[in-house]
Amino acid sequence: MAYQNLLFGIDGGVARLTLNRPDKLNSFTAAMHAELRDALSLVADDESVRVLVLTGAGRGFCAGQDLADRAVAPGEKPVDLGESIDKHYRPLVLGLRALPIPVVAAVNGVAAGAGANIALACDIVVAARSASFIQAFSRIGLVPDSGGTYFLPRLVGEARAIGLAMLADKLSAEDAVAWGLIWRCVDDAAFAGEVDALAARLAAAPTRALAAIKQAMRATAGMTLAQALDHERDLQRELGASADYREGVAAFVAKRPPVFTGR
Ligand code: T3D
Repeated sequence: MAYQNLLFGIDGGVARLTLNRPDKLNSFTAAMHAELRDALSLVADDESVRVLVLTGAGRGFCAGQDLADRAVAPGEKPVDLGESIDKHYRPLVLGLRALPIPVVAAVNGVAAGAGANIALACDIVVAARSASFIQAFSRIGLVPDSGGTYFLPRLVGEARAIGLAMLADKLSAEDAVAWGLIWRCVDDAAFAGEVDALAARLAAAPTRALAAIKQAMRATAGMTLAQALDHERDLQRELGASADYREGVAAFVAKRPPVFTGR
C-alpha cells in the first residue's frame, strides 16, 4: 500500500512511523487510519523489527481527529463518533499495546486530543522540551477517548486526570515528566539524536523480555499479589528458556557485553 499520510521505514531493527500531514498538525483522517492499520500489520508480521518509533512530521506530533471532517451543515446528520472510535481509534490503541516489541512515542510537538492519548498508549513516551499535551476534548464537548479515561488516572492520579480533562489546558513536556505522565523530555536540539539512540538501544535489547515487561506491567493491574507472583513465575519460566537469557548469563560470566538476538 502506498502511503499518502505516513512516512514508514524499517532499518536496523527499528520501524519508524511518521504521521505526515504537517500542515494540519498530523490530525487523523480515515485515510491516515487505514494506512496506520496497514503499517502496524507490517510491523507485527516482520520478525526483524525490534522496536517501533511513532512520531510526527513538522512542528506537531498529532492534533487528534481532523475536525474539518466532522463539520456538519445545518440539517445534515452528524458522524456517529462511536462508529469512528470502533473502526479507527480502538484498533489503533489496542494494536500498539499488543505489539510484542517496545513502542516509543517520540513527541516532537503538540499532542492534542486523540493525538495525546495515542502517545500515552505507547510504552515509552519521550518528548521534545517544547512539546505539549492537551486533552482538547472538552473544548469541543467531548470526553477523552483513545484510552484517555484509562491512562490519565493511572498515570497522574484522579485529581490531575480530571483537571486535565475538564480544563483542557496545555501541559508542558516538563510538567508531563514531573507529573509522571511521560518518561522524559529532551532539549529540542538533542531530540532527534536522543530518539535514535533510544531506538537503537531498545532494538539491541532482549526483545522477548521487553515484550513480557510490557505485558506484565499492565496485566498486574487487575491481579492480587499472589496472582502477580504466579504470572511472573510463568513469564520467567518461558524467558529462562530463551536464547537471550542464555546469552545474557554467558556474557555476564565472561565479563563481555551481551549480543541479544531477540530470540
Ligand atoms: O471524531 C471522532 O472520530 C471521535 C474521536 C475524536 C478524537 C479527538 O481527537 S477529538 C479532539 C480533536 N482535536 C482537537 O480538538 C484539537 C484541535 N486543534 C487545536 O486545538 C490546536 O490546533 C492546537 C492546540 C493543537 C495547536 O494550536 P496552534 O495554534 O499551535 O496551531 P493551529 O494554528 O491551531 O493549527 C495549525 C493548522 O492545523 C491549522 O490549519 P490552517 O488554518 O493553517 O489551515 C489548523 O486548523 C490545523 N489543525 C490543527 N488541529 C486540527 C487541525 N485541522 C483539523 N483538525 C484538527 N484537529
